[in-house]
Amino acid sequence: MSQPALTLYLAAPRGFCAGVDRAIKIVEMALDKWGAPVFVRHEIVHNKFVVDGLRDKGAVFVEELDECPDDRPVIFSAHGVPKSVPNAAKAREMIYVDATCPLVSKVHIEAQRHADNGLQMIMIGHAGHPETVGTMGQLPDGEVLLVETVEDVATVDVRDPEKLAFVTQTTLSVDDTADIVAALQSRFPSIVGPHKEDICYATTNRQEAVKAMAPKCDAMLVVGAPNSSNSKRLVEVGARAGCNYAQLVQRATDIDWRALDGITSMGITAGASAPEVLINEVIDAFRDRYDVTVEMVETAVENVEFKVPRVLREPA
Ligand code: 10D
Ligand code: SF4
Repeated sequence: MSQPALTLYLAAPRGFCAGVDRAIKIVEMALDKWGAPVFVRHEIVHNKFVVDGLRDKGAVFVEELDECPDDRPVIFSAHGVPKSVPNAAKAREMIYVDATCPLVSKVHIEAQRHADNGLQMIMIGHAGHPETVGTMGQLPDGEVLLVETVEDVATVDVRDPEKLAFVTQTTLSVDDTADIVAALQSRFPSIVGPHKEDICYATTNRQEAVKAMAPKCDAMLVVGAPNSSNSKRLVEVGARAGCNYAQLVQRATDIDWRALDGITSMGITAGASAPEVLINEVIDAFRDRYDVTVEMVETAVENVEFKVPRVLREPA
């Protein structure tokens, strides 16, 4: 029996960004250098497949530094950590490697610089997300005010409306953040923003590709984890850009085939922490059921690469 025809649009860029690539390499190189176990504070990136693979090689994932012994190396996840974490590791004379993405570290430095210039910081981000906790934790407790929505802007209680600056999480919705920034600028006209956007190139590019792809698709899947902020934003962007069915899937087994009944076009993308092997697994699942024609929707070409820290480039 012949299979139904399906045009499968593939967003580009999709999947791994330079910060994720670097963070995973850091864990692998640390295992090569120091042997197992190497401890990792928080999921190195928000992907179960990646974490399980590294665990199989000898990485031990914990949520807090207290759970690590003094005499084994520890790696901090790509999302960044509050200043108290490396300080505690130093006090315990631990070997630690910081896998914070350089683009997150850039935001940390920015927050510190504004505070040094006497400005009170506002962070646009999601409460409790490790990146938000890490960025807010660059300054003493209570110094950074969190704003999650346009509505929050109306109630945020600042020290001096003339002495304010803002930073953002790197993985937010570009459009929602523009609205929040506009509300901040309207209430606090002298608020200082980042030199260049804090939302990173990878987040921006993946959202742009989804915007171009979504209107062509009867349905769209984003390969990514439920705790991955940037992946969840891609689902929202897809739905808003006109795709009636946009869903997050971790793997091919998560696909709800009944919901896809009758489609003739499908869009696929992946969050910055989703490996290409899982994207291929999802594409193969469609090939098993449909006569698939793949079309790329490419809106940018990426060539960003970040070096791993020197300690891992030096011989043991
Ligand atoms: O939740 P998220 O989007 O911040 O993190 P994920 O690990 O899914 O992707 C990589 C992004 C990082 C490390 C934050 F910049
Ligand atoms: Fe870095 Fe952006 Fe990737 Fe986050 S999503 S790890 S900020 S490149």
